[in-house]
Amino acid sequence: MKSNFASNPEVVELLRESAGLNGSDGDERFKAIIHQLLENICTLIDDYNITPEEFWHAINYLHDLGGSKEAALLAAGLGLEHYLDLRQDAIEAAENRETGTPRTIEGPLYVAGAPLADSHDRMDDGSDDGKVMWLHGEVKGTDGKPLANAIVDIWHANTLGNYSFFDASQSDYNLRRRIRTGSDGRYSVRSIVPSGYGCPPQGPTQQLLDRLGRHGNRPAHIHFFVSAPDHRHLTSQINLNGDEYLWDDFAFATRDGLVADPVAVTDPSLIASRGLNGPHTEIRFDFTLTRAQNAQEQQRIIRARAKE
Ligand code: MBD
Ligand code: FE
Repeated sequence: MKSNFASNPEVVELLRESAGLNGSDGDERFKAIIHQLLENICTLIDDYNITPEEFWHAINYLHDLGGSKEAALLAAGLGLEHYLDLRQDAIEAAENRETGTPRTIEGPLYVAGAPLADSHDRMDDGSDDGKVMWLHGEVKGTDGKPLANAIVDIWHANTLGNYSFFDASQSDYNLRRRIRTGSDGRYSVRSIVPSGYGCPPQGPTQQLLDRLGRHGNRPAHIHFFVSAPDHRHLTSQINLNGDEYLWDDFAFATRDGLVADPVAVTDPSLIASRGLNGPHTEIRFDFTLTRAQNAQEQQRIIRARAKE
């Protein structure tokens, strides 16, 4: 039964006091946010008649979530990270800003400081016998002209769906590289075709998803930060066509315009021109960056990241 205990005058005063609203110290906006959060929690307790046992279960869940460093994973799985993208898109549309390659979520597995190379590099350390992938494309402005000195920061999983650094069995920066474009705006990498990702089965994120009747899988995908002088930083990913989870991504990252087709290459002269010894998978993906309106837009969003 729904009660309305949270609107009882004693509770109203309690929440004002606990959010610091009765004092003049502290940050006004932060106090207002915490106050509304507390009101929402108290109303939720009323609306669902949440028991003390359930409340402490939830508190313990937060301990587990933080202890296993899965808060960012849960934010992705609950669609909140995608919500930020949808909201940013709407803000830009309302401002009639030019559009380029769509943004999509960063996810929790970026590591700063990957090796930087001009135009081309190999991303895999040779220890994973996955299919060879030749990933390449062009970085352009909205006028279609190539952008020189763009940095394409690429990261992806191995054939087990694991990312180096978070998976201690991989070498440092395996499957993580930054490529700087030349005057042709082009980047290319040799790597291995990644597999999809699944949430740690025993972790708190998957535990919560289980209770929602949801899976915790992502399609095979490749992450990118793309930046260039005077252009807006882009956080995006491509998701690989043909994957069973392509449009059933637990993190809601797949978007129109971000699906890439893996193509089988068998032409001997093309194989030889790439210095490869046999058939491989080619993925081509071009990026269009929009102009930055201020210096801040050229930077990625500030948030805690590994090695930063
Ligand atoms: C990933 O690889 C990922 O990209 C996201 C968004 C969440 C979990 C794992
Ligand atoms: Fe990922």
